[in-house]
Amino acid sequence: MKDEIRNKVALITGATSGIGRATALEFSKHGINLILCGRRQERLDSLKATLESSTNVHTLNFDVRNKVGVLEAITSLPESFKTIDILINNAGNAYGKDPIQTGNLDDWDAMIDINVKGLLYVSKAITPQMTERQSGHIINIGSLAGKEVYPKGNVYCASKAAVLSITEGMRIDLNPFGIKVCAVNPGMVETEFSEVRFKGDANANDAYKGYKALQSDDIAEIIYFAISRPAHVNIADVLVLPTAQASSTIIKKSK
Ligand code: NDP
Ligand code: 8X3
Repeated sequence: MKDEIRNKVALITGATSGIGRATALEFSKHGINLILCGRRQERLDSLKATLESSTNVHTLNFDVRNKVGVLEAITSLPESFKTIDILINNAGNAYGKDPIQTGNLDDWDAMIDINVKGLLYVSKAITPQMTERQSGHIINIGSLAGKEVYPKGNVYCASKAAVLSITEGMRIDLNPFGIKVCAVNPGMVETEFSEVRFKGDANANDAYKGYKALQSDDIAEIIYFAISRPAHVNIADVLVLPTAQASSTIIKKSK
């Protein structure tokens, strides 16, 4: 298996932080060539510098909301990175945590545009080469929030429920082409997610206090496990929670 994985090309969206960054680090250990995507070029440059001694790295700076920009970025790839074997649709965030009646329209737009439409634009730019080659592996990062709605989660939960439906739709439509499609759905992972959601609020990271949240590495290892199974095995759907978390709203915290 190791030799099959080595030298494959993986494109990871949201590689500048959290789960995407950890996945890039994990993949680099196995010699997977990496296309690292995100909007913060300085972070892409610094991750590239860190990983370059282990594998080949190319960076792409684009906003997943910009459908023309997405297509141009993928089209611009140099020959050695053009054939994408593994797509990790990870870019995404929550914006705000408000009841539906006072929700912020810009937050709603951001979540639908990034988590749902962005994932679709990136997939649309890459899937045709996979169907043509009749091979490929797509991993969409969903969430526990896509399986279970929680108070004030409304639009974020809807965006992740959409990721689940899109994943299932992809698996059906891409079945004739032998393409693997998987959703990895984490519970609470300690990343910059809460800082973004609560817009830099000083208490944003309280979400991870009083228990041991999942770490980005935990998810990256699961993603690597999924992509390193034999050709006949597709890990289709994974729900992974911190041991302290039983559901979106039930978390055992120390006093
Ligand atoms: P982070 O905030 O740490 O990382 C989010 C990543 O998404 C960044 O690299 C960011 O890059 C990228 N991103 C955000 N918006 C855009 C955009 N418009 N265009 C391109 N890239 C974008 O959060 P996580 O690592 O936690 O989140 C990764 C995924 O995991 C998300 O889909 C999230 O919904 C999901 N998830 C997270 C959980 C958690 O508890 N943390 C639990 C379940 C799922 P940049 O800003 O440089 O563009
Ligand atoms: C991120 C986890 O519970 O904040 O998907 O929605 S949660």
